Amino acid sequence: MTGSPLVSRRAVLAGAAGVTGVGVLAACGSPAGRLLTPSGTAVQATERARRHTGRTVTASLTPTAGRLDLGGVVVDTWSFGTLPGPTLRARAGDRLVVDLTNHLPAPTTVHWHGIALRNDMDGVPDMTQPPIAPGAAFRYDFTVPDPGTYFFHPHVGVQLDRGLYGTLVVDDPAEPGAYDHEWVVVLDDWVDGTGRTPDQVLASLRAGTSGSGMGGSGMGGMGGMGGMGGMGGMGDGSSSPLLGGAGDVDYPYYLVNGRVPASPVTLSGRPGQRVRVRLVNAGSDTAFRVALGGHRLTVTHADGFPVQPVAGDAVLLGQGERVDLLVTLGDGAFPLVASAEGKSGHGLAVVRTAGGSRPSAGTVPTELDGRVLTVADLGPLASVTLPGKRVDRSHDLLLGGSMRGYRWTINGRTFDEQQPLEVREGERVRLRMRNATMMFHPMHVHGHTFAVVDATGRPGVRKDTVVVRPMQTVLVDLDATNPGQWMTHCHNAYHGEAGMMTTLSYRE
Ligand SMILES: [Cu+2]
Repeated sequence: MTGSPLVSRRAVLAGAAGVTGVGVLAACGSPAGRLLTPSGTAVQATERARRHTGRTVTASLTPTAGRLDLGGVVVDTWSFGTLPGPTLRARAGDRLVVDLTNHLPAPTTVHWHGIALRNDMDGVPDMTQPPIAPGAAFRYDFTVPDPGTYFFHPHVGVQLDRGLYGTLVVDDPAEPGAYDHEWVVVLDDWVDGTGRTPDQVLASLRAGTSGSGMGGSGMGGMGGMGGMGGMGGMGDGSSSPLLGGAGDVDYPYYLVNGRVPASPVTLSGRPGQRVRVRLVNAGSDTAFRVALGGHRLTVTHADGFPVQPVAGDAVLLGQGERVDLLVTLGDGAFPLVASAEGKSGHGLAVVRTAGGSRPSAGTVPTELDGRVLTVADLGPLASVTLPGKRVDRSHDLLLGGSMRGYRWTINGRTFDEQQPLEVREGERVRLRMRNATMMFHPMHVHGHTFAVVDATGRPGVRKDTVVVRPMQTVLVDLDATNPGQWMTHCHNAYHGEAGMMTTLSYRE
């Protein structure tokens, strides 16, 4: 068996084919037991056992190629019609029915990031569903079990780095909602339609010719490929003390709610009002450090789940992470700045409670250099703390990279040659993620909200995406209560596409 994956990609594909009625069960005869397939009886039983409100929320999504105005910068791109895409809203326990019609010139899917949903609605092409062909339609139909701030995006290639994303808010009927306003604030790094598509960016990363690319400053990030003695950070010498590496792509624009800083959105309120800000990092290669000039921020939720409230000046979000903040508004017009961590550039929105001049596009609030909250500052509320329990099964994930051919790996393997992380339903599972590169990796597990193991060894803050810094080891624990085949991967869209993905694979 040496060198032979427990489940080949082909076997996983055969499992997925069962979804569509072809009906081949994969990996028979494995001593580890059969795969629990994406629409098998275990998945159906788990969906039936979810608590339902009896309410159904319907929506439609039409991913389309077209022209968008980012605030004076006009781009041809792919989007759900607006940027960001629509905000979908349901209550915990509702059934969500979303009809997607693919008007793109390429196959697509939608992944419901962070939702512990039924596996066959998870939107992973060739694993949980067939890709949706151009002109074809697909109905996503699932229960949303947990309240929180989530988002959705394709899980095909680097389509996330186009304009294909939107927010999914799941309300908690039991929550008091002690705030006057709620703002959904989506951050993004933008390149599409500025002379290169994300696919072209990936091709030049693979070819090692990225330095000749974007905006004249080069992407430079090959220095961050680590594991090979790389120095980390961008080629221009910038880097992040908080994250080590910065990213592989030097973007021409950073957006807040689809706008460039020269033409920002305005978020309005009155002095003294309390606002809940739902922050989403929809970027592909960029972590953002976010601050609101003249204000303190209180983090109340991370990746949808409540935390013990903690106040700071700024907050750091990796790709795929979400944070909910409470802010008490001052009197005036203030810059809400999302600084591209370790890169040069930022996104901007304006928070306005009074007249007066707009903060300039280049404004950099001093709060960005104050107390910056990261995952290390967060602890779970008791209501969502994973109970202490013996770990039934541990998996090591060695995060690696190689300069040659832009190859990013888990345990030395790209996704095509993956060795799935086998689990059984009911187990407490520990993932030990060790980063052997000089680049940070926001690691995301589909269909589960794990607990980040804290310094005392206990299950801490609940998250579905956690940043693993260069040379750092992060342990996460999860209860295997959502059967199926679940992607586990780096949420840097380019790293994932270049191989840094595997599968949390339930077996009988
Ligand atoms: Cu990565």
